[in-house]
Amino acid sequence: MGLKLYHYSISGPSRSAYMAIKTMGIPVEVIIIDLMKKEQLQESFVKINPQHCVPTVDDDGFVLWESKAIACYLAEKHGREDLYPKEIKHRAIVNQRLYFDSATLLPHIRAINHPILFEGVKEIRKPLKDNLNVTLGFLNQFLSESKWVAGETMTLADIAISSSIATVSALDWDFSEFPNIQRWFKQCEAIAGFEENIKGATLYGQAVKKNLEK
Ligand SMILES: N[C@@H](CCC(=O)N[C@@H](CS)C(=O)NCC(=O)O)C(=O)O
Repeated sequence: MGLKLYHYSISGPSRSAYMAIKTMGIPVEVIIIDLMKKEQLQESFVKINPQHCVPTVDDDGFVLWESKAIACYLAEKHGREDLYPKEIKHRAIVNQRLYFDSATLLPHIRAINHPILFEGVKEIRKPLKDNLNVTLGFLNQFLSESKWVAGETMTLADIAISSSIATVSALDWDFSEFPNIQRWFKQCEAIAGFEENIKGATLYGQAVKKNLEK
């Protein structure tokens, strides 16, 4: 029994759940769901998660998916107020950054990568590149005000956003206009499981880059 994580390191959200679990030091059985082989559609997995996505956790029979919901649940369960503050305004800022990742940053990253991975597109289109750079500009601005994305200490928001930035970085993105992101991303190397984050993002980046016109 204990905690099981259904995981695939190419997935940014899955990497972020993995890092959250490692940061909290929770013993975990990691079960790889190979999305390239469509293992998420196996009957046994769909039974656990009808939405068939990673990350998914099974915590002694309690099944949960959505990377941020997983991280928040585990932080609450394990009393990790440092990662998910109880003070309501601090928590609100952490939540705002988590939603920023889900609703703004990740969709702009996906808008670039999905057509290249799945629709035969062979370039990073300029409007999509510009959109992502505008979003990175917002993140750079948040980071001009604090050491970490939601204050002076590391929280779940840093873990989530560092998985998205690892994906962007693996596309050899030009971060020269975003010095605060560069400084912060270097700090993120201290996050437990960050090596797995970089490994998975690199595989993702390679898959995208091999489809680009040389
Ligand atoms: N918002 C979700 C995203 C989960 C998601 O889209 N996972 C993708 C990989 S990045 C997946 O498992 N796709 C396979 C499928 O939906 O069949 C989260 O943060 O966990």
